[in-house]
Amino acid sequence: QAVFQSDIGALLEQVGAGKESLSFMKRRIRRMAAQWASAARRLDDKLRNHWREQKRILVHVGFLTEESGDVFSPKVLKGGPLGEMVQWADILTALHVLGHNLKISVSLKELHGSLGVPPGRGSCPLTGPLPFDLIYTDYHGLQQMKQHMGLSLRKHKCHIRVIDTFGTEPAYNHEEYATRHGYRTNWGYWNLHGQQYMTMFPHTPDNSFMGFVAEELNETERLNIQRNKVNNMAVVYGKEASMWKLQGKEKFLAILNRYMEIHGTVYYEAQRPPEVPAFVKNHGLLPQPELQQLLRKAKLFIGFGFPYEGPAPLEAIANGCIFLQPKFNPPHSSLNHDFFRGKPTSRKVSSQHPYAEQYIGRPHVITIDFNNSEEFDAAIREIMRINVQPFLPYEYTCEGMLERVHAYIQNQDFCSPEAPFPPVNSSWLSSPPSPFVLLPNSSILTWASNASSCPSWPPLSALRLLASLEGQSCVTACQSAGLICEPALYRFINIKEAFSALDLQCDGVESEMNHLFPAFSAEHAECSLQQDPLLFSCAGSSAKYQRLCPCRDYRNGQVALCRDCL
Ligand code: U2F
Repeated sequence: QAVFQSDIGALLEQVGAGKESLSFMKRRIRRMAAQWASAARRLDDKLRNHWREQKRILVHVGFLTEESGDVFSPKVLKGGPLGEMVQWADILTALHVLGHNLKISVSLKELHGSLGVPPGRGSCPLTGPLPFDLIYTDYHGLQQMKQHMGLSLRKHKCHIRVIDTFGTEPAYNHEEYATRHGYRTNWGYWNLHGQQYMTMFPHTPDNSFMGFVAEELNETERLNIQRNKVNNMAVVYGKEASMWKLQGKEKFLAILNRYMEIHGTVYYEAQRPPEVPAFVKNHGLLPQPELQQLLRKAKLFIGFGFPYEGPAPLEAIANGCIFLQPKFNPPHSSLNHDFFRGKPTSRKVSSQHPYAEQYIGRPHVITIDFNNSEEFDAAIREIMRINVQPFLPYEYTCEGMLERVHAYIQNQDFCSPEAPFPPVNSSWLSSPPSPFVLLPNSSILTWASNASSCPSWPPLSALRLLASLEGQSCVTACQSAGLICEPALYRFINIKEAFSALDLQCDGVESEMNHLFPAFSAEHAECSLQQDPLLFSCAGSSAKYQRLCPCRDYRNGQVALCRDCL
């Protein structure tokens, strides 16, 4: 059984040393240890009677290995990306605190040692059983494991979880489909289950949302923040000079400067100050706790459009700042923007930080068109006028992350073969009823209770069936009903009865590989089922189809988990 552990000594020892990235992670783990410990106590109380199996877990951080080029470590103190390090530090801490048996690897040598693959023998199949129940890695690590385990990787891949910042959609993950239909990229095509990819924000329900944490405030800190907020102090988001060179920024910086004192944390070298305007008070890149102090004083945290989807806006909002960010019209995506080009997703990024925009929103987050000077001016004046409280969504607290990771570890299973369809209850054989029933006062169909004994996580009782509008994805269709699309429940609705339950009359029924299926084409009165479960996808839409969508409810502040998922 897994027992919560709050002592982080053993974890710190395992993380190792010798790289700035590892030192950054260790500083973070140390600083946050007390928060994790009290979160563990709260979760322990909440789960009181739950048996938690202790898992043997390997964490192989591929992007930090020398063999992958490790471009991140040398930039830790120079304004390079830190978001990934924040997330890995938090994943390691969560797994450790949950009481699992952890092994950490940041080099090929350690990977080989852990897997029992002799080094220097090229591709070498792992003959015995896998010595781990779970392996957390990233795309680099996956490639390294393939090179060194060869074909045996296929046998073990259901144990793998890929930490994938921006997400991978099923159409890109399915090798044959991606190759045939133009979804092939440098990253995708591993034929994993979509939920084996774990993202930094809940970008798409096709993947699992792993996340990270931001620091929580106690009552005294909250009071102090309230007392010490400086109404006309703004901090600019962006620790690298290039982030300040985005087009048009002079115009809105000039407006901002009219009202507020502007601070920055841009890295610079002693001999060469950064190219930020003279009126900016630049503190240089700050250690995380000092950035936190700066954010506690500031009223506004303002993004210029890059970096996309990082942790800093959540930290700012948690410290009582308002986050002002540009709306992207048209949205940025792998189809129109260099940064996303080649990433295995066609997700449309509607602003610098869509999570902040959609899940948090006003008054903490204001998303506007920065090209509209009047709107920008009005937003600054509004920000100086209003008072906001520090806010941190539950899913980004230590307790929220522990709860989510616990639920995944104990319930997600990509190794057991799944029954493609739910077992047919013998009483249905004479006159098969629709497995769906209409809830009173609702147009949403739910699964009839006599089938709810079917093993599934999330449980089948959470399933709500919807048909999307033509041209609408299941992500959006479920969202507009106040629900979330749940790919794990697709297998239950990939049946003819689902169409009739929704009053969609099929002249013909076909079964095909298409990431939009199951779907209905009104033009041909044709019902199409999904042939390959790997292609079940919440993302994707076409004007030709009304898609069938398995939606579910979710816990307040914890979108990854349905109400009965714990
Ligand atoms: C994101 O990476 P970034 O590292 O650019 O994300 P940020 O939001 O800037 O913040 C990462 C951390 O850097 C810390 C801050 C955040 O936790 O506390 N920090 C700091 O320690 N000192 C400072 O002066 C300023 C910030 C994203 F996370 C990555 O996944 C993406 O690859 C990248 C590009 O979109 O953006």
